[in-house]
Amino acid sequence: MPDWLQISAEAREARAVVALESTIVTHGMPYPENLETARLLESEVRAAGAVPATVAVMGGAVRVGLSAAELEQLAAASDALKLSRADLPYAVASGRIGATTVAATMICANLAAIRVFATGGIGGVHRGAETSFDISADLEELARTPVAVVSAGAKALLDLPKTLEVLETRGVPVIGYRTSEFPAFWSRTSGLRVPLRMDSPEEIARFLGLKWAMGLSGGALVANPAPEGAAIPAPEMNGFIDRAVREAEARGVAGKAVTPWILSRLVELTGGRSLRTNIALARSNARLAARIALAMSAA
Ligand code: PSU
Ligand code: MN
Repeated sequence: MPDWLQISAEAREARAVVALESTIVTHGMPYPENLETARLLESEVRAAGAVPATVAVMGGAVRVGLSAAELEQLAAASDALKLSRADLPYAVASGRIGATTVAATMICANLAAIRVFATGGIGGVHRGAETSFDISADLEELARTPVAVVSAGAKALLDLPKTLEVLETRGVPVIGYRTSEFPAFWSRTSGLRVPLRMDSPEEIARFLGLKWAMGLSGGALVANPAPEGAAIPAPEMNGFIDRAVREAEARGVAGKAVTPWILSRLVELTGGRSLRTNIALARSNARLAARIALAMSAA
């Protein structure tokens, strides 16, 4: 292994491994809920019988699988870089702490031959992208890198119809897990149909095995609706989202700062409810990802 890549011993040895991202920890949630969530995601994966590997850049290396102390250090870091494909090597070279987004986590998972990864929601086409050109590098990565991303869809602060269009154009399979509708992160419904529907982890594992056996490069997006008890109905959530998006625009929040700013504003506007939903859906995604990884290892 090169000295810039460190994979935990258990992740190297296990049959079923689930990668977990770290931007949700450093830029997606406040401290200390972020640390608690990072730990909960790892225990969900373990409880389902797989091994978790949280991905980050620390000490000049891509780290796949962190110790408990490292997870704490990451969650408490106030100066972590938010890394995507463009800047992943910069964090390694500079020795700074870097949190990996969906795009960067996919790249690192692939380096470690991990095929399944769980997050909250992917980035996508931002509202107003026709003028801002703000389209998350997550979409391009899904088209390129052979890792299945288990999510609650794309974050509903985005333009979801355009996000689905880009995924279709780039040949990324979008799979609704036990739903025919594309979930909207905090809400189970979006009014948009999901292109593919599958109802078991085994079905998803078989689909992925076939896709890659056929030489179809790139990843897949599994969209798992937020748990019933924790989801916020779309009509209720949309008002908060519209307001937060407008405020971000008025303040000139741009680039990498947009998603973290809106997420934290939504926690304020919903009195903490959106954070509880985010934690619940991420846990549910970690569980499903573990079941898919196990089904893939059994095939
Ligand atoms: N899921 C969450 N919270 C988050 C993210 C995902 O529940 O904060 C992060 C992911 O790392 C994703 C990123 O890649 O938000 C999207 O950022 P952008 O829109 O700047 O590409
Ligand atoms: Mn962006």
